[in-house]
Amino acid sequence: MSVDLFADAQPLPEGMVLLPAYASDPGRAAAVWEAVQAVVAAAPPRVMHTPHGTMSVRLTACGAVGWVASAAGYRYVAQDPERPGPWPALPAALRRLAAQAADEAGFPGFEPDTCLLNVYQPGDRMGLHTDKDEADFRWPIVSVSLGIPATFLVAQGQGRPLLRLLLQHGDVVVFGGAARRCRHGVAPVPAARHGLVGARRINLTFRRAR
Ligand code: MD6
Ligand code: FE
Repeated sequence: MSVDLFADAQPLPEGMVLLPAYASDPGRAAAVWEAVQAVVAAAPPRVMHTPHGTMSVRLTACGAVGWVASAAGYRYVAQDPERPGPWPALPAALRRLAAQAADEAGFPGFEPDTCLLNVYQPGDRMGLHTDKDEADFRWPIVSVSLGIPATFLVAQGQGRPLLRLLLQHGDVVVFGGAARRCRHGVAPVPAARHGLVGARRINLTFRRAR
């Protein structure tokens, strides 16, 4: 009897490209993890309150601007309202990773000006949303997942079932083209521990905000 390895394969929306274990490639992994730890130490992730309620994940950012939420709404700002001075600079290893992944997915010339970091503890989730605070939707968003595996949810259109994609440590998703406007979210993160990252999932999203 043969096993159909592709029985569960689901077509991805146009413009969504999965690069499995791209960030945990031996040529990148150490520099990426070092850079993530430096950003988190310089600008500790914190809970944000949106007009719709309090987010369960903790957030921070690096780059020329960072995304912040408040009861008044969302926006990209050059100054972190919770710390003196600018956001930490976007580390070169992260900038390179995002640009190379975008290029590989068919979006050459991507120069992110911000990276948002979402830090999940077991049970934390991200509700379905569309990212629409960026100036030009022709640029993709490049997403890097580290730590505990989690289920990424994508709504491909009205009335169609959600696509569910397990994102594991090092997986990179490029979200461009038509997919850029798809609603997406993250199911509650399971209780687990990752050897390097610990009992956390850290997601990085690189964007061209301005
Ligand atoms: C997360 N990701 O994986 C949340 N947004 O924690 C996102 O919201 C996201 O992965 C835009 C493009 C890719 C993403
Ligand atoms: Fe998003």
